[in-house]
Amino acid sequence: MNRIKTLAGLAAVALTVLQPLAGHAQDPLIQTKYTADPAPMVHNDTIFLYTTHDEDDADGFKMLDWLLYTSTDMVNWTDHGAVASLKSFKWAVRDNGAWAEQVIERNGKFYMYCPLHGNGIGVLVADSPYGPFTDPLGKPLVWQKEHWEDIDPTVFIDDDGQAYMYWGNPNVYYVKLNEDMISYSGDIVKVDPVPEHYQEGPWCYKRNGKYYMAFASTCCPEGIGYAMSDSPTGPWTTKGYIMRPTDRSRGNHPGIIDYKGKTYVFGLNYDLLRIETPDHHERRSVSAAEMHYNADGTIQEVPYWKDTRLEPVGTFDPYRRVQAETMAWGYGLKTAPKADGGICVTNIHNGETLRLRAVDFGSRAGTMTFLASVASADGNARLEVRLDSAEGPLLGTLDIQPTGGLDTYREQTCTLQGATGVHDLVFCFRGGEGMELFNWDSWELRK
Ligand code: FUB
Repeated sequence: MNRIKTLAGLAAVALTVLQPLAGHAQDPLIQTKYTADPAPMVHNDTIFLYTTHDEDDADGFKMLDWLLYTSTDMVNWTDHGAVASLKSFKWAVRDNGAWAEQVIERNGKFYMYCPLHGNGIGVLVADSPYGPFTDPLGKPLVWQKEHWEDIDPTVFIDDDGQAYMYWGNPNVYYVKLNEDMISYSGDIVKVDPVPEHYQEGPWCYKRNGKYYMAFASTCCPEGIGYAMSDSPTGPWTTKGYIMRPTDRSRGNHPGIIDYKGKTYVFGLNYDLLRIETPDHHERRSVSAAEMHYNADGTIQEVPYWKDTRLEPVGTFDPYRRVQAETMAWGYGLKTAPKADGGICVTNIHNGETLRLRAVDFGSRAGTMTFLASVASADGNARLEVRLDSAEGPLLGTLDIQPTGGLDTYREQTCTLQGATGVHDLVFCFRGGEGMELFNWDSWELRK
């Protein structure tokens, strides 16, 4: 049992306060793991959110792999587990240091640029954004010097097809990547001067003919600053903050995308850890907020994550097979690889909930069938299906039957009262106090 879980009871009061907030601020985006260094990428109609991963028992940085989450509405996120790790690089000499990555697509291939702290920047390639990612070089793409200099790569492709990789702390470097995206031409160039208040974590992109470099600024706490330029090679003019530093957090690290007509800035905070303890550990969590530009291309300041409200940019279709590890809020739950592949929701205990936002039940009233693929050692658990909140209307209850163990999945069904319109859907878990109730793979509604 992990530390988050053992302290969950103690945090009950905090949870009572946070649960209602979760439907609004949704800070952080992911609650089942500690995630950091968001690198969002839009591919087709989906956001692929790659993150680093702070281990549950991390004190300082303890980071072994890179995670992937996807969403089509910005509020419900599906966990795809680790898509790469330090083990993806045979040349990695350390057993820690899977730091801030970024993935970019070119010509149907997906390139993941990964700093191995103190060991250079490597690149992995995949035919799909879900991976598998493999190392085509067998050596670092860039490796200048100890210790912080070669971290936090960001890659962007200009309209003329030239790709650039920028990185570094406390300096910013860049190189021109070749079209193969796994080699570069020319020298590594040091950006001079470095944007004011620059710390690390550059995120470069182009919009309306202007070049942007967002970055973790000031320390510590870190905010998110940004600079603009008329050229990808600078000079860069510091413009100010996207998010001001605040004592409510410590580190930060930007990722910016346009999606469904809106712009979002992603970053990180310690708000999940704060539910557990006021003590500092490097156990961070990714958040996001809508961001707006002024007419001249400058960026309006975004308030601290908790003070923003993330609205869904789409509704969620429940009439299909849904992976249970898709959620807007699931504090206290964990996700883990299943023995036969895929991911499941684990560590389900009495009183916990899993929420999806903006679920579209359609306009036709009438009963529905709820199907859930679950694994349970001894049954003795119930899954209540409710609307809007843990106290909201009860659509029905699935009495979980034993399946032969927590690795043996069986489909179980119950009838639900019909629901219409768009609501939050809240699954409430009931069963023996302190017991691990069941593992959950997927579910589906049928009319
Ligand atoms: O997450 C490890 C390091 O902390 C990142 O590479 C930096 O940007 C900072 O977030």
